[in-house]
Amino acid sequence: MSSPELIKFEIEEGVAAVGLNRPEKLNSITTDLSSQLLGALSKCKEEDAVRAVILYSEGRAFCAGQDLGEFNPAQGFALPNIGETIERIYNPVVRAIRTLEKPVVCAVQGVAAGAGASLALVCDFVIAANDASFVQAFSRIGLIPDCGGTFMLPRLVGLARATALTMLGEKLSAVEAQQIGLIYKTCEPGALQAEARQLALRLAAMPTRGLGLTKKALNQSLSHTLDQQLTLERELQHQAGQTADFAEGIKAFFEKRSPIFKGN
Ligand code: T3D
Repeated sequence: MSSPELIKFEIEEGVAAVGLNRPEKLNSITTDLSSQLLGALSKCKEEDAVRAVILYSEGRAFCAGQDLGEFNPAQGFALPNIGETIERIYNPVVRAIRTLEKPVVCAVQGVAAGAGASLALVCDFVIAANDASFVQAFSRIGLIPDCGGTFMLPRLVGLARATALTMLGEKLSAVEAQQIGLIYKTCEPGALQAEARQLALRLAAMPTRGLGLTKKALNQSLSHTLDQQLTLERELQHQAGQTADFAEGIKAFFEKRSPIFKGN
C-alpha cells in the first residue's frame, strides 16, 4: 500500500506549491510528513522550472508542531531520544529551506504552534491571515524551541521579545506578529492563498540567481563581522554579475523597457 499524500506538490508558472496535508491533526508533523516535505523541497532545489516556492497547508490550522500522538502516555510513553528525531526529521527541513537559493513564501492560516511556528519563521516571507496566531508551545510541555526557532526569533524580534514568546508560550496574534516584525504581512483570511500566490509569482519573475545569492548573503550577515560580510558581498556580487539576468537588466535599462528575467 502506498503511503498517504501528506504533502501536496505542484509546479505552475515558475511557482512550486508545497502543501502540508494532514488537516485532521492540524497538520502536525510526523516522520512521514517531514520526509515527504524534504522530498518536495529537494525537487524545488533541483527543478530549474521552480523559481519561487509557496509553503501552505490544508484545513483550519497551518501546523500544530510535532505530532504529540507519538508521545501518548496511553500508548506506553517512554522518554524518547528527541535529539535523534530532531537531527533526522526537523534539521534537514530547516537546512533545505534556508539554503534553497529561491524565495520561499509561507501562507499561515489558523494556528502555527511549536515546530509549526518555527517552520513558518524559517521561510523568507510569512503572510498570515489576520485571524491566524503563533504559539511557542514548547515550554507548555517542558521542551525548548527547535526547528530553528532559537535562531530566527531573536534575529527577527530581538532578545527581549524572543525570551517572552518562548518562555511564556502565549498565543501571539498574526496582527501583533506583523507589528513586531515577526512576519512580513497579514491579509483578510479569504485572500490568503491569492496573496501568497501573487507574491510568489512576482518573485518567480525576478532574477532568481540574484535573489538566491541575496538570501545567501542575508543568511550569514548576523554572524559575520563587517569585513567578513564585505568579502562575502564581493564574492556573491561577482557571481550575480555573471548572470544572464544581470545582462538583461542592464540592457532593459538602456532600452527603457521592463526586463524579462529568465532566472539564470
Ligand atoms: O520529537 C521531537 O523532535 C520533539 C519536537 C517537538 C517540537 C514541537 O513542535 S513541540 C510542540 C508540539 N505542539 C504542541 O504542543 C501543540 C499542541 N496543540 C495545541 O496546543 C492545540 O491543539 C492548538 C493550540 C495547536 C490548537 O488548539 P485547538 O483548540 O484549535 O484544536 P484542538 O481541539 O486542540 O486540536 C484539534 C485536533 O488536533 C485534536 O484531535 P482530536 O481530539 O480532534 O482527535 C488534537 O488532539 C489534535 N492535535 C492538535 N495538536 C496536535 C494534535 N495531535 C497531535 N499532535 C499535535 N501537536
